[in-house]
Amino acid sequence: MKNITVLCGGMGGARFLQGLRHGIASGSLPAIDDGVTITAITNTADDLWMHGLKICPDLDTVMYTLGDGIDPGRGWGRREETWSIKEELVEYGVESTWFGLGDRDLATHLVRTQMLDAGYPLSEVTSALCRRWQPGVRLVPMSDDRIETHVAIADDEAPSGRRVVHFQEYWVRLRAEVPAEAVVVVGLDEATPAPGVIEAITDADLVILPPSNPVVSIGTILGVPGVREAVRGTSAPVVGLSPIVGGTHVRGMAHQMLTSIGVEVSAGAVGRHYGSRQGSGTGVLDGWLVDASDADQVAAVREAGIACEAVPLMMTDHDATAAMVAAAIALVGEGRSA
Ligand code: FO1
Repeated sequence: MKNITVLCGGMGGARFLQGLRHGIASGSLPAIDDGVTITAITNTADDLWMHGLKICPDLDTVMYTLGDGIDPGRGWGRREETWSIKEELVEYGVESTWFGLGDRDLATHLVRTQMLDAGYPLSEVTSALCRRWQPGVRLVPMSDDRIETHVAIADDEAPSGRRVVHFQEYWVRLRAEVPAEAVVVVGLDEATPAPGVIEAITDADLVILPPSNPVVSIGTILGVPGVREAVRGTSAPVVGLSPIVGGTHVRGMAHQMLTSIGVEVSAGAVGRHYGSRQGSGTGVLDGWLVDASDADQVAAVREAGIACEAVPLMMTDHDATAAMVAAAIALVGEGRSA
């Protein structure tokens, strides 16, 4: 297996990639060649402009995590961070003070914004930043176009009874504590996949959907025009791992996001939401792993035309994650399907 493509969001995707890389290095994934190319097609719909700077939380979380620059406690932003600029902005009363931009992290946003202003597409900016961080995977944004997830929430002062906030305000300022009445991904339908995205899917020997958010991370990647069709059409097996364990998300806000699109918050329901690649629908999966605690949902997933097994799915350490990868490969087989 020489080319593995992973569609991923931020923290869950980064942790999964760490385990995948560890499994290959430690020899516990013999089906994967040492010289394998891992392409991480990463969600950019969490991105936002703030203080005139382009911030890419999921790309940065993967880049910092795999480049060992991440703050291990928070799971986002830089280790050994300081907050002088944020404190100064608070003194000036400049919004948005609810979003934590550290001094080291701001350097990334300054370099990125400078390069974007010079006309470089986001994919080339990301490659340039990775020359410093050496993440050990090919980090590719899902699109070079501007795409932003916004969330509609109840607001009884608004004439419509609702207002829309940027995803980061919903997640960071509101802590996802109010129901998401609708999720709108601005710019998605007009976007095009970044260079290399379609090829990474069609030329893969294995495509993995890790336990990232199925709505606002993997859902948005699949929503970029052409991507879902490429996943449905690739000769590589496509396997997913449930982000829902025991009826709720492990971290993040998958529970709220799934509820907002009317999908039951269960491992089986998410697998069926992604759908089977068999037949003429829009499904993308050949196989789906659920956690051992959700073994009672395996039969229903199989009935939906998706191979399914129940295995431990908590990424408690890199070996546990590597074992999940081994189970995913065992489930859908190796290399190109007929
Ligand atoms: N998450 C928080 O909970 N609080 C923050 O203040 C915050 C700031 C932040 C800054 C840069 C960045 O790359 C990520 C940041 N995050 C923060 C995490 C971010 O909301 C998540 O990584 C994803 O966007 C959600 O999946």
